[in-house]
Amino acid sequence: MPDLFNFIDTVRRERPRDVLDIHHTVSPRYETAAILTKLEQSSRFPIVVFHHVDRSAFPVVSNVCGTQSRLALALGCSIRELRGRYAEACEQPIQPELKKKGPVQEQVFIGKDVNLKILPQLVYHQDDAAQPYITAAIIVARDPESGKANLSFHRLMIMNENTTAIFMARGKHLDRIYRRYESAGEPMPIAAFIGVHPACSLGALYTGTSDVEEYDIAGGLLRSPLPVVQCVTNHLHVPAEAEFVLEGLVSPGKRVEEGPFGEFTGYATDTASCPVFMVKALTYRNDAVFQDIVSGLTEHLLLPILGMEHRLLTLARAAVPTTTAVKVSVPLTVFVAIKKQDDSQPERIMEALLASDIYVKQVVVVDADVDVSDLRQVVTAIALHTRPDRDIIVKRRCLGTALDPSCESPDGFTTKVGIDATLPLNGTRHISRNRVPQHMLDSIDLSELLQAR
Ligand SMILES: Cc1cc2nc3c(=O)[nH]c(=O)nc-3n(C[C@H](O)[C@H](O)[C@H](O)COP(=O)(O)O)c2cc1C
Ligand SMILES: [Mn+2]
Repeated sequence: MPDLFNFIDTVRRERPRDVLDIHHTVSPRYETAAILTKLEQSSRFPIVVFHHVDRSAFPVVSNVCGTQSRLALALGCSIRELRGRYAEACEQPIQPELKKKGPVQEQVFIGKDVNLKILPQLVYHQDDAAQPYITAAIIVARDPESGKANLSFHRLMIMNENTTAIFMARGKHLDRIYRRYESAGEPMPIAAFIGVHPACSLGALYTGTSDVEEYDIAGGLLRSPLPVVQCVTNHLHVPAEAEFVLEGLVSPGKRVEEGPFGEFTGYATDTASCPVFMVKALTYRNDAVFQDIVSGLTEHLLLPILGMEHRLLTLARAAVPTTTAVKVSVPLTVFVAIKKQDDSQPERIMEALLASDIYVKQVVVVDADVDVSDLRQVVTAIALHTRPDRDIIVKRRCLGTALDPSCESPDGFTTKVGIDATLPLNGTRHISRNRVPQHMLDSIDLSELLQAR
């Protein structure tokens, strides 16, 4: 069954060292975040199960999707095959299967019985708001015009027993859906589910057009329909085997102060006014575990990359069919490698990608012989191939993200940049890279040389 618990069990079985169980009681205020941060600082990325978290009956599991090799294990493929599997899921999406009941509704609390304070009250960074956050919630909502369901992750700041703030980045699908409800004066029904198999998380992070339902991408990634059940207080569907579900409404016209909160950029956002999620029902499994993602650590950067790179590669290939690779390894930055056929191609890619996403602020285009997953090679190409007066385009007043500390307006408008780090096709200088002759390299047996020591 494609649920979180089974996935952790698989990891325990196949990679026992990839799960770290912590049995002593830890504090939800900074201590879970500190343990994950300290592990990461020593280049360790296990799933961490905190069996006892102070003031909550629920265990916390963090870093489930913290390495590419675990994502590959979750999808039953190798790391090299991950991108291909994502592309396959987008080409062959599979609709979810509606079940009559599911474990996520084993425990049901409605109305005044809802109490979000029973959940682990996790606080992460010293400059964050004093209130706890839920970081691994996937929100489902229905577009009132198209009727399509949308999934996306949104941080929830717990305000009291039955209210959270919800941060919805401008221009993304949930924000657009909310604006439609709000302009009609209607509340937006949503459900937030927490604790799912990695395929469901990766599917939720599909970043394409809104006519595609992310549930179908999750099914494509699983290669089988995701079982869903109907919420107990509205018509939305949630994964039958999620750990927790919060059902409720996002009120029109209502805002609260939210943040600061340390984000994936590695910086805290400012306090901003955010819509309010009124929770009408809380359901969970018997023996539920609470999934957590420590904001800003590797897991947070890794999770959205497959979906983003798939979309960006598709767009780059539409602009320049000889695009060979796309890499997002640094926040807000995309590296693209092309087999250039004419010198106008890099700019065509920059225009297409800079306009495509609020999280694309810099696009660097390199020649196909530069390895875009090697930061040093890319930065070297910028240093040695780019003539800044000729090869850089600057685009003002683009919709970016207010999570970018250089962005001065709270609406997220910023300046974006494209850097052409390809060599000119008919340059006047002869440029060649250092290469020791291959036949000489081939003739050398290193093991023999080293043995002779
Ligand atoms: C752990 C995590 C937390 C996220 N938190 C938020 C958030 O608080 N607000 C937001 O707008 N996007 C957040 N995102 C990004 C969106 O989920 C992502 O952009 C999504 O693909 C948007 O979906 P859409 O294409 O349907 O609009 C988060 C992503 C991850 C992986
Ligand atoms: Mn969407």
